[in-house]
Amino acid sequence: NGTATVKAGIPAEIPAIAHPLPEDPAEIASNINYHAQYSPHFSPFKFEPEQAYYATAESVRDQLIKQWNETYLHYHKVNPKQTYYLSMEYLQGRALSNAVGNLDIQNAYADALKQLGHELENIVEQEKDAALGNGGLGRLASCFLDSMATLNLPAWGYGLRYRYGLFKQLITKAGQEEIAEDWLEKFSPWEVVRHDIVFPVRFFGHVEVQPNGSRKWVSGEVIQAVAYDVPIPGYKTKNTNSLRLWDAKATAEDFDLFQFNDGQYESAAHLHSRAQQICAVLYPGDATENGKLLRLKQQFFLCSASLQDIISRFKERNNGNNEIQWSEFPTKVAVQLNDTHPTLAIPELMRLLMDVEGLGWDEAWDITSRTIAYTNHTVLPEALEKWSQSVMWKLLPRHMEIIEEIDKRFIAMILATRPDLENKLSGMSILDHNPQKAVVRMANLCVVSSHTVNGVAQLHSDILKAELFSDYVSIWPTKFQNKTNGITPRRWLRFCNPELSHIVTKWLKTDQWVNNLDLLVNLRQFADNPDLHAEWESAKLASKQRLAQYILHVTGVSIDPNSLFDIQVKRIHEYKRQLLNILGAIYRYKKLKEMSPEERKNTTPRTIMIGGKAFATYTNAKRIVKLVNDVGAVVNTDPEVNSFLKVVFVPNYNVSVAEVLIPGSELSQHISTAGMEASGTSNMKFALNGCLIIGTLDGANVEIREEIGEENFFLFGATADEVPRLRKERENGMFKPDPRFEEAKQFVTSGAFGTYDYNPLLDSLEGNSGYGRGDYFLVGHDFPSYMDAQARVDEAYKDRKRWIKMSILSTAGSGKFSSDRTISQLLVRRKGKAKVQRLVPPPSTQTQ
Ligand code: B1H
Repeated sequence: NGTATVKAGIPAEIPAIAHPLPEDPAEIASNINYHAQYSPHFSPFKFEPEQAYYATAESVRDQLIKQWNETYLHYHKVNPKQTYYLSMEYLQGRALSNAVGNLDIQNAYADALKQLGHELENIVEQEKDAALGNGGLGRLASCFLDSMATLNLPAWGYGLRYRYGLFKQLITKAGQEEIAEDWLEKFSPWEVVRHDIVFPVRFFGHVEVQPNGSRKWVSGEVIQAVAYDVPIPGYKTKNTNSLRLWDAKATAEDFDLFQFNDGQYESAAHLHSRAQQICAVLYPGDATENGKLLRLKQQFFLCSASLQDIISRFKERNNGNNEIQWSEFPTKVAVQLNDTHPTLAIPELMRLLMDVEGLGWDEAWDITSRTIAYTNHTVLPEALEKWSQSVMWKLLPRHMEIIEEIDKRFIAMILATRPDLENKLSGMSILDHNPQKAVVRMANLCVVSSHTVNGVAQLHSDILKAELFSDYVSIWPTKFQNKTNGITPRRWLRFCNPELSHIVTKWLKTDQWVNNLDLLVNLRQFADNPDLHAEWESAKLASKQRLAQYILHVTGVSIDPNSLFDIQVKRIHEYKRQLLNILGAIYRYKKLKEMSPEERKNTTPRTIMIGGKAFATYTNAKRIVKLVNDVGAVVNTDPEVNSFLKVVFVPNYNVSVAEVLIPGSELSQHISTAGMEASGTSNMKFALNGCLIIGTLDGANVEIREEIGEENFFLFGATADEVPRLRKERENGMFKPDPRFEEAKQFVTSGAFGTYDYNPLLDSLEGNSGYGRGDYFLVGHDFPSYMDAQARVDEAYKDRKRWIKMSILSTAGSGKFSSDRTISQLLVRRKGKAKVQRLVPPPSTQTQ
């Protein structure tokens, strides 16, 4: 009956599904046809790739919905502890290829589409990426959803249904231009609107004291949050979780028919247009006060709707004798905050428990702090959120009362129990009490209110303990933990690189590595095997050819699959140092020009690809994009050297572009200033696909190098503990630049790459100290060791045997970086905390 327990505390498997997944291509083809004819989206009789995509997606969705509903019912009966991941960002990428892969119905669907005159490969490319995020933080959330579903954990994601996700990047003569990306232009076949799941979310208004002394937040503006659910299938399991995205709307009562009939059309629908603003775009510009307010509204909208939903589900599942046992809440609910963006979940949970459910402060606080956990993703000062207290009082008056009270109690606790910390209190308190500043420090609120705080790589977690949160560590020594990031092996190897996956499965004699990535270590014994080498090299070549075709298609530049493919793709940011990469390329170009034709023949031909989006208002990042494009325009058309060097800017980098780039890569650059990249996750994806890394000792690079062996990693640059001293030296004028660095910069100023004024960009590498100036990111310091490491790369690439062995060992050493591991450390093995109950054993043990 689905509720019998197998082992104490571990509920039984999801009941057998009445409708098994279809295997017969003819039956599938007729189902696809059915959707093409009966779904009212397009004119009938059209069956171009676009219509074929939507019909196929709807057919796959039918399969998912059966599993999805059964999963929900099962959790509902068994009532396990459920995890909720709150995130302002998800970078889901394409869903169709992932769904047929996870359901293991890829071949059947490919055959069915063949019968209908289409290739699955082409059809999946019709889908627009769901890009409801910026970069690593959003993609991590999506990898976690895949792992949670695959590990059969009852776990949902909550986010916002942005109308326009991350902008589409166009490269023109002026550099980057942004245009709105309309991922919902037609519709998304992957979302199901739940008209019955609607919660009111209030903004502004004021607090009233009730006759019984309790407080109530009233008036202001109330917007409705409507649930849109996206199914999250696990790999080869029936378990199908949800990503619940909230959309904002106003009601018919909010529409002033009288005003409308009076010709006042805009004011008649005032609240409707206010509602539309909330989910209009991901990260509205926050340079203006209006922009800041809108962003805060978005954050609160996510938190309030999600917590109302979580509480209503808890009540529904736990009212056995019509009395809610609130103390049970933390044993049934875990809320994980993806950075500080959803911090308002803390005061909102307190408010709902006290003002709506009638609990007292102590009980509400106990529940809240046992429920909430916080992941920090950055130590960059500009990304540590601080909200103006006056804006918060205006938008969320009741929450500010609660935050003030939390702050007051925290300060009192310190004064009573830790007088030695009194002089640290000005930095530790939640409210900045300096009237000049008057902000709420969201990270401090998270640290004080969460049961666990984690960093995303060992080095980052160590820095959190030693620096950012050092003052708290002595109060709560076990609160601070490390959970090194991971990536899903399904999307990032099994599906995006079928050639290499096939080889791995063949040599390991099992495909169990797909959900037990540690098995990859068994490839090490074959690292010198010439047969494996031959297969490995031909798989890599096939991926490089596919990549070369893609580059030709999107840029018009033809690149040579026999050259070394060197890739850096990530958000453009000064700390990530794309500038170091391009200055290195410029120096390489200059030296090639100076060489004789004979000398050139001894060099290693390279194709340097750089891709990524710059935040629309980040001027220096946009200058870097322009420089890469300008360098490419010169180098790629220079007949003397362009068979030895190409420089390509890959436009509009996103998840599906990554799926083509990463398998075709041989070298990838992860070259941030040490201590600044919290983890990085593309480093893991590249290594998993047999790509070698040139990098600094930063973020997860440190652990990747440990796992794959230092001899297989091209290391350079200052270490995190040297950085403060080096910055001081730079300030004190004690820095002597390497002549190669000067030569590269002068080549740019000489006008070799056109007339654009690069001085403001190059100036950031000189001059006085200060964040973002005075070469704060130490490009000049690291340049010589970077160039030396690049020379080692060139040498290593000439020795094919050695290179392929290093490539095999990169894949073999990547087992640790599965997000399945991160998720089980984060949710299952959490020491001393109520364990999350699995619904069925993890897939790897299931089949053994
Ligand atoms: C990461 C962010 C981030 N850390 C503010 N912090 C944002 C901060 O628009 N905003 O306001 C958006 C994103 N993103 C990244 O998280 C880290 O830089 C990576 O090193 C890390 O791998 C990733 C996942 O943990």
